[in-house]
Amino acid sequence: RKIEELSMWEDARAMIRKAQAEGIETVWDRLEEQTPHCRFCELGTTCRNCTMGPCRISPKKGGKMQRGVCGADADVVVARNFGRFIAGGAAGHSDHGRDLIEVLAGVAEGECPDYGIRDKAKLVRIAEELGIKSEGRSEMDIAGDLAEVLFGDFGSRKAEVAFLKRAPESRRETWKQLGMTPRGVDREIAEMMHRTHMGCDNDAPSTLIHAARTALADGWAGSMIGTELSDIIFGTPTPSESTANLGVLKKDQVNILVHGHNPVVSEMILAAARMPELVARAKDVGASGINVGGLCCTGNELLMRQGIPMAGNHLMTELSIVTGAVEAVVVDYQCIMPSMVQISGCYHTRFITTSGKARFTGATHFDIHPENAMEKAREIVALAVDAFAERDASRVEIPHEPVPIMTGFSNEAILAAVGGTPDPLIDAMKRGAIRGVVGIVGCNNPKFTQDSMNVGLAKALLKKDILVLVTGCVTTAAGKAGLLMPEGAEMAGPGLKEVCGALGIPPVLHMGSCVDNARILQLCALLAETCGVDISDLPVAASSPEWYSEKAAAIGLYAVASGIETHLGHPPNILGSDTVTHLATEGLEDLVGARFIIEKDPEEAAERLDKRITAKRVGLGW
Ligand code: BF8
Repeated sequence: RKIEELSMWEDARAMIRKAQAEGIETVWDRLEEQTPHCRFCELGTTCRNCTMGPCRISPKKGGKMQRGVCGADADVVVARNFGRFIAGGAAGHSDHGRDLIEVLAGVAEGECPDYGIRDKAKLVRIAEELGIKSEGRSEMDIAGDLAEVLFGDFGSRKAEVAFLKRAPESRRETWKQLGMTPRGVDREIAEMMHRTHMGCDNDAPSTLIHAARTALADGWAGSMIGTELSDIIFGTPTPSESTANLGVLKKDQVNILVHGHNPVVSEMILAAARMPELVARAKDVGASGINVGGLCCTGNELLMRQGIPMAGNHLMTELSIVTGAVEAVVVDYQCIMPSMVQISGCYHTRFITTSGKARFTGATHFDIHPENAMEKAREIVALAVDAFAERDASRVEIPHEPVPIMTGFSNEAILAAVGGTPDPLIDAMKRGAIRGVVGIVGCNNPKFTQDSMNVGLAKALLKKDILVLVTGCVTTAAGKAGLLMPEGAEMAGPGLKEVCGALGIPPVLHMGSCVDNARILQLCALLAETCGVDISDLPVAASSPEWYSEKAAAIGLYAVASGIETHLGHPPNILGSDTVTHLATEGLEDLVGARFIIEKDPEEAAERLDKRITAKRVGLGW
């Protein structure tokens, strides 16, 4: 493919050219080597769950290989594979959430001196919401109790996870009727592994219902806990301004990029980088300071709360190193390409891992625990500073000027912006100034021209007076396209433009990282409750145009199971089963009031989402 087909951005294209000139392999080169992919795997009809196989089910109906050695047909194999895919995604988000409970418990017990409670009001509010008394009690006692209650969400004791009470009664009833009510995060994930062992759940719809339950445990527990506790520990985001694209790297400074997901690590790196003694050390080696930039979701976490600049999203991660201007990439877990170790090795860049759960051969490892976080963060920043002396100026190329972006739209911030209650937002929706709301979330995937779908869909929806919410890797895409600034409202339809102008907000609101999609769930639940309807009655939808990960699939499934129609730019590996494909794209509508739309053209996707929104508006009499 031509470079123009790999990414829509000039900063990416410049770095792809540089990588090619320097003989550095990137994700696009490896995709080409891997193409064409195994057709059976694409269809989801390969099974490696036991050693009587591995098996493949032929797509040719009526011929040979219609069943695996155990007798499983295409429906069973596809459902089992998809179920495990969802379990992987739910595990990723939820284990991240659990890490935050451990920090909160450590803070309460006085064992994590580097962390604290930055949003005390939210601690009390959430504790009260979950039935924990706060009056006359110390913050640490309340925090300890909150941690205990939330640890309970991971086990198997309860009938349902704690935050499920946020969902409208009618939705909870639907889940109950379908056997979809998530009980405990670990329980649903373990049960998914059990069900998909040979000889268990051999009925595709049954496996898919449990996949939805597992995804709901992610959305309404694992991810929601991650979001709420991050706010309590590190502060609830409020609107602020920052910048985005590779131009945020500074020629004369020590550049440290934080990559991964959990703010437990990146917050400490940022705090260490701001310490006077380390800034002085940077000056000693000839730099004018220390610049911390963000990649992917941990970048989003720090962008939302601390306003750090965003260097890029998923497909910019390798390319950021190719600038030759990065002293260290500090990672925790998830979405970190192992190739970054090799690319770092082509420069002076230190690739530093921090989690025992995510070790990379060839990386420098600092085991960060809540108890030693700041001490280790200081050592890491010192290492990065010292690497500056090895930077080869002749190989440095920082493309493009950074663009301004606005961030920090937590639900608390959105409600504050519209006067404290959801009513003004609902009024704007009723009168059609905002015709609907779509959350565009998720990733980059080298199979798409980077960000072309993410940006194309956002722009098409804005024109239809549909407010767009973004998280995860779509954030940087929207930011680079100028959609995260109030001036971006010029690209919106007249109604949305008027609302944005009156409030001074962008037409695309940045709500955080991927676990923060839980904020969107909560907002939908709040709007539904206020209107006295179910989530599936609202003129809202979701989309993950360029998704790639198990986590993104889990998000899509919990959105649909929560009643939010969800568009995907390409299908998961389920097309080998008519039953599973039909259930995902049609049948779920009858069960949960929403379904998946698969569409690769952004304009067409916008049309289809708009159709749903229009129908819901009619249904509500708006
Ligand atoms: O959790 S959007 S590429 S970084 S999976 Fe990964 Fe996708 Fe980016 Fe964050 Ni989410």
